[in-house]
Amino acid sequence: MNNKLNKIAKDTNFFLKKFIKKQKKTNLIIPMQYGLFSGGKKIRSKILVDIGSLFDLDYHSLIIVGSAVECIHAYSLIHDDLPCMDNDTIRRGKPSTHIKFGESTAVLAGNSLLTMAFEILSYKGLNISEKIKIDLINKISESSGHLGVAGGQYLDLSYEHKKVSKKKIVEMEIKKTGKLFSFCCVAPLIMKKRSKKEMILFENIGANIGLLFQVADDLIDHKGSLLNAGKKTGKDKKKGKATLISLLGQENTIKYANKLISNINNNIKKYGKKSENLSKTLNYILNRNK
Ligand code: GRG
Repeated sequence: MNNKLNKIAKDTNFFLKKFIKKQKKTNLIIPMQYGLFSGGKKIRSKILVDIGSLFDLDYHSLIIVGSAVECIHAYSLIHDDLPCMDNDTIRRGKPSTHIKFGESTAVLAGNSLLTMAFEILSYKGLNISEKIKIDLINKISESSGHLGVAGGQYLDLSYEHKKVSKKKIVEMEIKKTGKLFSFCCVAPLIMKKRSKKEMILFENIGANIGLLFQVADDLIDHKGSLLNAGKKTGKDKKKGKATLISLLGQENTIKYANKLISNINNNIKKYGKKSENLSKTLNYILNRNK
C-alpha cells in the first residue's frame, strides 16, 4: 500500500512541478510550492486512481485530475491554519504557510492554488474532450464552494463550543472533508460518461470515504503525538470542536469507522479483484498515524 501511495504522490508532485515550471515566475510561486510540496500524503490522488482503475481509465489523465484536487486541498490547508480559522502554527511538522511567509501572502497563495486547479483541468495536455473538462470543472467548483468544503468549514467554525447532534456533525464533516473525496470518486465516472445513477452512487461512496478520513483524523488528534502527526494534537478538545469522538467516545467512533469501511466495501465488491486497491486504501486511512 505504502509503495503505491508513494508512487502516486511522486507522480502527482512531478506533474505539478512541471506545470508550475512552465508558468512565469512570481513572488507567490514559493509559498504555493510550500503548500503543495512540504510533505502531504496525496491520498486524494490515490482514491482517484483507485476508482479510475475500476473503469480502466488512463493513469496519466487520473494523475492530472488528481493534481488539480491536490491544489484545492493544499489551498484549504493553508487557509485552515490562518488565525481567523483554526489558528495552527505547525503543519506537516513545519511552520504553517502564514507563519513562514506572512498572512496576506498565505491568503493569496491559497487563492492562487484554487485557480490553478481550474487551469489544470482546462489544460490542453489533459487528453479528454472539452465537454468533459467543463463537467469536471463544474463538479470540482460545486464540491469546493458553499455547498462543499467552504460551507463545511463554516459549519465547523460555527459549531465550536456548542452541543451539536450526530446528524449535524456528520453533515458538516461530509461537506468539509467528504466533498473533495466525492469529487475524486465521481471524476472517473464523468470521464467515462457513465450514468447519472452510477455517479450518485460513487458520490455517496466518496462522502463515506471523506467521513472515514475525517473520523481517522479526529482519532489522530485525540490520541496522537506531534512527532507522528506532524501537527499539534489534542487541539479539538481545547478548541471545543464538535467531533464524533466528543459525542460518541473513542470506542464507538472506531466501531462507526469500521461500519463505514464495510458499507463502502459492499458497494464496490461487484468490481471483484479490481476493488482490492480501494479496500486496502480504506484500511490505510483508518490505521494511519498522520
Ligand atoms: C473552499 C477548499 C476551500 C477552502 C476554504 C479553510 C477551508 C475553506 C476549509 C478547510 C477544510 C479542511 C482543512 C478540512 C480538513 C480535511 C483534512 C482532514 C485534512 C488533512 O488532510 P491530509 O491528512 O493532509 O490528507 P496531508 O498533509 O497528507 O496533505
